[in-house]
Amino acid sequence: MKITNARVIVCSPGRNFVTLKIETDEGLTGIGDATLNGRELSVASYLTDHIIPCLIGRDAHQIEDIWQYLYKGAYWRRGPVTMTAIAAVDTALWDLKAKAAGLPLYQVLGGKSRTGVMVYGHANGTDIEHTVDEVLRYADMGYKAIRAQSGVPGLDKVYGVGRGNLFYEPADADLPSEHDWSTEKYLRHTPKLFERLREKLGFDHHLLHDVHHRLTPIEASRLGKSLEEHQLFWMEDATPAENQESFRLIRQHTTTPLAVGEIFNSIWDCKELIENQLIDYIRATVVHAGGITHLRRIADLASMYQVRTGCHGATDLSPACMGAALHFDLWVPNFGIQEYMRHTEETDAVFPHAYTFDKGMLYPGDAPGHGVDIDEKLAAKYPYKRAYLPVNRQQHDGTLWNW
Ligand code: EZ4
Ligand code: CO
Repeated sequence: MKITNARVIVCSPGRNFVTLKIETDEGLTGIGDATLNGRELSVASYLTDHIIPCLIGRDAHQIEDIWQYLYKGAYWRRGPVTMTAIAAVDTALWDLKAKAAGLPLYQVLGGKSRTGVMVYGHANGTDIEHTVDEVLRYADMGYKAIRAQSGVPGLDKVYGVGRGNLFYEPADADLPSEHDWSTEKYLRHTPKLFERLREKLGFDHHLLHDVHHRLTPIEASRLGKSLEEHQLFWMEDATPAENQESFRLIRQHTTTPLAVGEIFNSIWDCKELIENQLIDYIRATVVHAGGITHLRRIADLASMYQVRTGCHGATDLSPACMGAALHFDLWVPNFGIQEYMRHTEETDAVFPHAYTFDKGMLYPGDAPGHGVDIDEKLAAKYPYKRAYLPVNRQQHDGTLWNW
């Protein structure tokens, strides 16, 4: 099965997505997500200008060799742009291999390890009572696991708090918008949110929370400790993870489970975190961590240390990533949970997909491949629109902080 052509499709049905489509001499096509929020066109160029010319004529079945060729062959290794571009190729090739076999992707990976994929949804509100209502609404919709984020009194804009229902889009402006931050205000507020949530919801649902890189290790330790009685499924991105050693301090102080890794792009970003058992869940995902080929390597390393997967699944990852991730999740032995933010109707229409939601679980479906396609005619109606993620500043003096 020779690769005859490959194309990059950039579209914006509600938000920007970059998609790679690979065509073969057997008439089969495969697609892969290449979306890197706020830096979309860099990946599009990396693919069009530097990768696609090297793909033409290659055997689409040689997934491992093509992965190594693109990784080692670039000389410049790793980094989000490179690894997202490689992921797009890898995802499209796995899609093709499974289609050529006439099997859903999970079968090619090794078959089902479970009946379905437990997901967590995003509930958020402007204050505690609003957030409680939203969490209860998610529980009514059948979710078994719910992430709760709330506005903080005295802060103008806070991560995770959206406008409207079921939809939170952080890339909210043509140039980066500015959020304000106060660690003290956030730390005073957050334990109260979870106290109230457990009061109203009980303990039959999993609750999760995303700190979104905003605390120092000792502050994160304090938060983790104060949340212990509320039994969170995890505390996510408690502190920035460039220095993997930072998590040791948090680990020494709290039994609240820790998750990190949505911005990781290779196994090297999580090697020490995993080998030293400093985390419980690794959040690396198909599109930003080198595709299924590389994510499988990360998951295998993690399994040796009882670290489970919890793949990133925000709306800036396209349905093509979600489809691939769900096949991966159904197979991977050390699965933990999958994040799931619903896409808009426009996005769902551009990416017809086989996966379905039922009672808090997602099912990838049994269509050959990863089960997600792109309607190119419809995609062409939504041209790229520049959009950035916000920046965050300390409220008291304007110091640029982690968003
Ligand atoms: O802010 O995907 O857990 N989910 C998240 C996301 C990220 C966005 C950034 O592009 O943290 O909402
Ligand atoms: Co997150």
